Parts: sequence; structure tokens; C-alpha cells
Amino acid sequence: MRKRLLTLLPPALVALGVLFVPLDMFAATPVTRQFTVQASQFAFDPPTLRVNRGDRVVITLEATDVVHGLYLDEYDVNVRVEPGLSKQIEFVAEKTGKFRYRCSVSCGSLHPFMIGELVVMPNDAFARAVGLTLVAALAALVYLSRFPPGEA
Ligand SMILES: [Cu+2]
Repeated sequence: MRKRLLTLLPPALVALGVLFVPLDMFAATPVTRQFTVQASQFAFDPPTLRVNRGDRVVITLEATDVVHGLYLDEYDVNVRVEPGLSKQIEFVAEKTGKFRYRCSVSCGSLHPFMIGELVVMPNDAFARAVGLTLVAALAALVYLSRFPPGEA
């Protein structure tokens, strides 16, 4: 029984490595993500922007009714846009997490609720998932070759 467990130890260690070692070289290549966000009383459309870490984010902000703004503290973004016009915002999403952005111009009674969300995903989740699957498959092969089913 102990021998069987020992057989699984090396692949388990490799699996931990796959999970936690920084894998920058396997990370998805950063791309430019373009969004057009329409600001109107009292919402952003679309309300959620999803990108991967390292992506260059280009947001074209349009105001459809009155003057609005877009304020995203963590990325040092704060712009104001006149109705009928648009403004471009550009930054590199180097921090992962969920970040709220809000309207920075008092645009009416529900202005405090005019909120959107930027979601920055770690860009190596897919590479790690593939790596783990391969390690698990290898471990199963090694285990079965040493302890074929049916043998005591
Ligand atoms: Cu507003």
C-alpha cells in the first residue's frame, strides 16, 4: 500500500508545480481588447468588461444623453465625455481582480448607482488546466504500469 502511494508522490509534486510556479512563458499572448461603452442615465452598456492580465484595453466611451464620466481608480483612469461625443481610454491591465468603475460626473438622481465592472483574469489559467490534465494522465499510466489491475 505504501509503495502505491509513493508511486503517486512524484506526479503529485509535479502537479503542485504546475499549479503554483509562475508560468509566464505559457501565458496567453496579450492582445488589444477594444470596447465601446455607452454611458447613459444611469448605466454603462455593456456593464462588465472582461480582459486577461497583460491585455491592452482600449475603451471608446460615448455619452448618449448628458455629460458622463468614467472613473477607474485602480488604473488611474478619469475621463469626461460630452453628449454625442466619444473619448478614448487606453491602459494595460496589469492587475488581476474585479474593479468597479463609476460615473464621475453628477448626471442625475441615480448617478451614484451608475457603476460598471472591469474583470481582469489571470491569463495562465488555461495553460495550468492543460498541464494538470497531462500530469494526471501520466500519473495514471505510471500507476497502472506498476500495479496492473487484478494483481494483488
Ligand atoms: Cu453619469
